[in-house]
Amino acid sequence: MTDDGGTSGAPVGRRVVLAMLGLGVAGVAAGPYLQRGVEAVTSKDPTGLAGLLPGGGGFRYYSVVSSVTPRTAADYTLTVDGLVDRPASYRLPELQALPQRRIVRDVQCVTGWRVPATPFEGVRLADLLDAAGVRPGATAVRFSCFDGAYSESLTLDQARRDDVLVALRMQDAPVSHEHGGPVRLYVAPMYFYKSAKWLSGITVTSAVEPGYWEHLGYDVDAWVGKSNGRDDAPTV
Ligand SMILES: Nc1nc2c(c(=O)[nH]1)N[C@H]1C(S)=C(S)[C@@H](COP(=O)(O)O)O[C@H]1N2
Ligand SMILES: [Mo]
Repeated sequence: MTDDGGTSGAPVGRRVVLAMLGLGVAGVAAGPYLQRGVEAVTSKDPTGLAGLLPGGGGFRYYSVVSSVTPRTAADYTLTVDGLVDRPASYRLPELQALPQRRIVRDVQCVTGWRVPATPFEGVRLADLLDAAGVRPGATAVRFSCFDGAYSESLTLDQARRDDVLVALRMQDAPVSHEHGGPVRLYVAPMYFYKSAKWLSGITVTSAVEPGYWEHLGYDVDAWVGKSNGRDDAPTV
């Protein structure tokens, strides 16, 4: 009997795995609500089989909306505005032409999953803020997303850290649409919910404005290991 995936002979375990792989593929194609569902399955999955689902090495694909229209280099723009002297907008090649920084840390979602040693690469947010010329009185930065729903924010001090990137690459490849490409935020020292996907706007403001999940109870200062009451600091 060959293991050909036919109607007879395949062990039950294999059929279960194949069924779950099918679910995972559907989840990637159909969007986040299903992936949320997959994550719920994972946490209740005593066999660990759910860990075999496609998801890019342990990542879960999250979105608070059911679908996001992809943007490419042809139609992507990042605006920098608010309390700045020189509002700007960048096309993808312009971002790619700026100095890039690569950071490799663990990714930690506040719901418990962690992906070790994940490379991100992009422009320091600090460089974009310097280029725009932050005005006196500004204390914070708000991020908006072309999914039309998600938002995040950082204090200006947090935003100027060396480990906060406007990321163009993730896992040594361009940030995929599912992971929030072509450009997402990457806030290395904080829970991954701070790393806004599908980044479209950076607005310098006079006060921190709590983001999407923060309205629902997550900490605004989302330091891994210090906030939300759990998790060790990620290994560097
Ligand atoms: N625009 C947007 N950004 C987002 C989210 C989202 O739903 N929408 N989810 C956040 C959360 S809770 C996590 S854990 C990560 C997930 O990133 P991934 O889908 O690349 O794994 O994105 C963060 N950024
Ligand atoms: Mo998350």
